[in-house]
Amino acid sequence: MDLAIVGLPFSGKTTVFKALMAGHGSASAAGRGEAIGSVKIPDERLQSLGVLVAAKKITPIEVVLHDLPALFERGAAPSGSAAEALGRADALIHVVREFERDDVPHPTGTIDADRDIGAFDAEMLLHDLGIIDRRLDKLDTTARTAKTAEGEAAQRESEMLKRAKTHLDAETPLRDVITDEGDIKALANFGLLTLKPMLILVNISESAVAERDAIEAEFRERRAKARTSVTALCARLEAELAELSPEEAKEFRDDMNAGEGATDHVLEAIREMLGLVTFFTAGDKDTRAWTIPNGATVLQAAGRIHTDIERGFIRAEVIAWDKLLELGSHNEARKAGQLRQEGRTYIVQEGDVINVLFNV
Ligand SMILES: Nc1nc2c(ncn2[C@@H]2O[C@H](COP(=O)(O)OP(=O)(O)O)[C@@H](O)[C@H]2O)c(=O)[nH]1
Ligand SMILES: [Mg+2]
Repeated sequence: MDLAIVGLPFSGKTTVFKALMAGHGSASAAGRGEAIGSVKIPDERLQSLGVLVAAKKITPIEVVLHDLPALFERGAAPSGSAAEALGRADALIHVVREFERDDVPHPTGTIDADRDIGAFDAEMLLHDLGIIDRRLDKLDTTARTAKTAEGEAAQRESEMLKRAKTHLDAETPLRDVITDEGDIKALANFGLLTLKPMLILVNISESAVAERDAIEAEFRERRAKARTSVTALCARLEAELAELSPEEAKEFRDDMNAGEGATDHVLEAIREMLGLVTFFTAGDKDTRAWTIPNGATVLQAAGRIHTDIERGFIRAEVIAWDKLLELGSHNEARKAGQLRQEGRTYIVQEGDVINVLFNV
């Protein structure tokens, strides 16, 4: 999973990157103002399962974050590795400035998060329109000059793109209107930014951390949609506290009424935004969290673990993670008749612990 951190200059993108990376990940510079880092998504369910089976190793889900240089400056299209990372990203984290700070000038002079979200959304819309127009031009030529089959395919693609263009012309981001999995797949390779799921991250002031939940709720009410999530964080505070010892950090948090787990909360929001289902394998060598698309079968889950396991699939033993914790072990669960035997078409549920029996 690749996520690109985007937003206006000085909204706090790099600070968010640092805050999320602290304690959870490792970063590397990718040059030209771009940084890449991989972050482990904390998951208490996974930790408890690891303890239960005395796992030697616990492997959480990881996502890759891209901190990109300023985009769309003076209307310029993204280029080079930033453009590539942006096009490939599975989702966007849109950082928006809500923090007050005199020594960091706002590009437009005042703090207005809603205006900024709109402004950056408009840039992304224009970017997508550019992609679609260029592609339509090409398809037009193909449709006129190619053989029938190819011409018909070009015609179909062209109709799909024209539908997308209608939405963009009406200033509607594609993520809000294109929700059919098939349509999303068909458009996936064009690198359309407004089609990607987006997490709006409201970057709040140090002085507002005590009201974090309320600010988040307020933005969520106005901004959250099916594929747009919302969260709030004081990025600078979190980035700075992450450099202190846990004791010192706790003292600061108490003083500021800051509460704990703000970055974990953002990482949770990322997981939600991706719309993925998490399942677990509880091995004593490695207890691990995995993700699959919502609605995927246990056979697909087996394929996530290993293609051999998918190929040799016999059946799967499945139990909900909390049921397993309650019963204490797979053996106890089996005795209690709670370890379900599922065939290949079973739809994996959030939090399932899965043991695939296979034969290769
Ligand atoms: N007070 C305050 N300053 C912040 C916060 N987040 C970022 N900044 C400051 O804003 C400036 C721009 O942040 P940066 O992360 O470099 O923004 P970018 O251009 O979006 O990458 C830096 O001086 C940060 O220290 C915040 O939550 N509170
Ligand atoms: Mg930056």
